[in-house]
Amino acid sequence: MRLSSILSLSTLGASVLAQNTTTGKLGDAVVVKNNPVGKEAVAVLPKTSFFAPVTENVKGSVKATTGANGVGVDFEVAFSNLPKEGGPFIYHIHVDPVDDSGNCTNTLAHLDPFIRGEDPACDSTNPATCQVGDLSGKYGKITSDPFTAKFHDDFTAMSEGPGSYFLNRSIVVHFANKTRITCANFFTVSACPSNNATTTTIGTASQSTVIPTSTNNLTPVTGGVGALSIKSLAFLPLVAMLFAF
Ligand SMILES: *[C@@H]1O[C@H](CO)[C@@H](O)[C@H](O)[C@H]1NC(C)=O
Ligand SMILES: *[C@@H]1O[C@H](CO)[C@@H](O)[C@H](O)[C@H]1NC(C)=O
Ligand SMILES: *[C@@H]1O[C@H](CO)[C@@H](O)[C@H](O)[C@H]1NC(C)=O
Ligand SMILES: *[C@@H]1O[C@H](CO)[C@@H](O)[C@H](O)[C@H]1NC(C)=O
Ligand SMILES: *[C@@H]1O[C@H](CO)[C@@H](O)[C@H](O)[C@H]1NC(C)=O
Ligand SMILES: [Cu+2]
Repeated sequence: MRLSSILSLSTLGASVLAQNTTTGKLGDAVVVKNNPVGKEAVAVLPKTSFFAPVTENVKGSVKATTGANGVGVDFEVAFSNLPKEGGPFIYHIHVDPVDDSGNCTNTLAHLDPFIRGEDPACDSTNPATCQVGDLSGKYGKITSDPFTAKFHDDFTAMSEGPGSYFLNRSIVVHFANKTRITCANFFTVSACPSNNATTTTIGTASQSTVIPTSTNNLTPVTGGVGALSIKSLAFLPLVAMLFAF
């Protein structure tokens, strides 16, 4: 038995029984069961590519909604305008958010709270043994243009506290060779309690955007409290694109 296994056994007890070499130092990823019901967040790729030779950036978004009964997260991803070469493209949740300079290198590595590491590659038939942030490893690479996918992930957290919380982090899209093409931060889309506020401001000071919160029905924004600005109207087509998968 390897020393690391012995150490794990003594510190983690019975939970270690399912471990093998593809599992993190802290064990398999744990199913998150207490995500706030109705919570939504989205990361929208920026206009400008981080990888300078890509002149017209990849377009797209990753939308996250709390899974049924608060278990895990339902993801909806959409990407288009991908580079003609260098695929299949991969994407992950990275540990740190994108800074104001848009530098994707500074998002650091994949979200990996169980300390698994990138190698060996994720076994998609056993997602608990993969890095939590390795979305394309677990649910498929970007193999078409446009590309859309919907999937459920049990291991991502939508409320602060656990390391698997990702709404303060980022999404990064890479070439197959791992070179980073573009990246974006997640922003919470507040659920609309009653027909109260109709807009939510998302983004940092440098790139804030106002979007309607009643995302399933874009018409009732007229019932707002005067918060609907020209800016939010201009953003409607993008919102429609985001949520009309
Ligand atoms: C690792 O464990 C999983 C089940 O927990 C199993 O499906 C997989 O084959 C194991 N891999 C190795 C290399 O033993
Ligand atoms: C990765 O692939 C892209 C697209 O083929 C290429 O432009 C880039 O130079 C490659 N990066 C490395 C480090 O090989
Ligand atoms: C991004 O940040 C890294 C590390 O901080 C630095 O080496 C690199 O030059 C930066 N890239 C750009 C395009 O600014
Ligand atoms: C994100 O939130 C998690 C959980 O609350 C925390 O452990 C982590 O340090 C935060 N990371 C960043 C980059 O803010
Ligand atoms: C709007 O929401 C705030 C707090 O979320 C609440 O205090 C207020 O009563 C609500 N207004 C209406 C008209 O529902
Ligand atoms: Cu990545």
